[in-house]
Amino acid sequence: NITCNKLNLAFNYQQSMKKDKILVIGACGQIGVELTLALRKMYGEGNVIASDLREEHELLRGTGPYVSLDVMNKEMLHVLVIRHNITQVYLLAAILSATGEKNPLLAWHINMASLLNVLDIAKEEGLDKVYWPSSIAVFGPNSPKEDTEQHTIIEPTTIYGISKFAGERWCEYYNHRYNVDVRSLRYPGLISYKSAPGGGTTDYAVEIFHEALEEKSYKCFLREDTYLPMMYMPDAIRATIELMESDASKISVRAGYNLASMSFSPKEIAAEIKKHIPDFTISYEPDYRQAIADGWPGSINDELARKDWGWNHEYDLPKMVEDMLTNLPAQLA
Ligand code: NAD
Ligand code: AKB
Repeated sequence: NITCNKLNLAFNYQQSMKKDKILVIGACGQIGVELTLALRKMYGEGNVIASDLREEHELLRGTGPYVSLDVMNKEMLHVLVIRHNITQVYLLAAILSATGEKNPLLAWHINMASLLNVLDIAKEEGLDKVYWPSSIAVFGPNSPKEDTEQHTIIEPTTIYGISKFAGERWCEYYNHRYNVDVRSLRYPGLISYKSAPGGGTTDYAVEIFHEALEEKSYKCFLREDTYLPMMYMPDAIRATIELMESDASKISVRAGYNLASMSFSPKEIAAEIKKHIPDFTISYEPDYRQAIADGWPGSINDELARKDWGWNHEYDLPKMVEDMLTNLPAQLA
């Protein structure tokens, strides 16, 4: 028994000495800024390297190491991973749905090559974990519209959705073929006040707050009755970290877990904002993004995430709107 205890102590000591070193790719985007800050709090600022094509986001400045990186350059990425003894990669660089429809081949190229570069280096270097987000965009017009389940008809019609679906298959392949511990969530549209969204169809649900505070009116590019699954950023960051911290034995889905918290239409979020800003008005002028939204589910069934690793959301529509309107004015000042 004494020998066993000594061995256990030695093992625990070794484990505690093993340093997690994290690389966040696409750290200056809507999710990247907040995820990087959250990871730095958990792992220590020096252990989370932020990287992006863009110049360092102002909220990241002075909070930890930053490197300029084009994830399409596999050699550079590989050198970075080796030089910094990276053990985990969070890959957030991507072209989102609305921008993707303007240049489908570019979106396909970037979304696929970035993921394959990361997965392959993870395999080569034996990285501990990889995180790569999928999206509700994997679903298409033939998927059930409400309470859309994890495993159902998946026939995306946007290039973004096609790239996310293909990416999910690659994640599963690298997991079962090469044992790469890759984890993924199908995020709904994300709402945040710290960093701006980057070319998605759900971006209206962020724009509306900026316009409500600055102009007291908003012209929405979706119809008033367009229901989409959405989530407040603090919930999305917590879900990401909880998934990544879960014991591997609890992860039954490598392709991308359905994840949900709230669903609403432009009319409903406008009504909720009006409770705080009574003279706010909204008008509607649907554009090409309406067709994208029409192909996506109105609500998502995420019971598998709840069952496997204990996911539970905190924010509903009223709580999110109140928090946005409390915190956004300071960011705009
Ligand atoms: P974003 O567009 O705000 O940020 C992406 C970041 O990647 C940008 O800072 C961009 O400069 C960077 N980037 C682009 N090309 C790069 C390259 N070649 N090399 C390095 N960096 C590059 O996107 P986001 O909203 O933060 O989304 C992050 C991930 O989450 C994406 O995979 C996206 O598909 C997924 N997702 C986002 C949402 C959402 O509502 N924000 C919903 C579902 C899924
Ligand atoms: C988009 O609208 O493209 C993203 C998403 C839901 O993936 N926000």
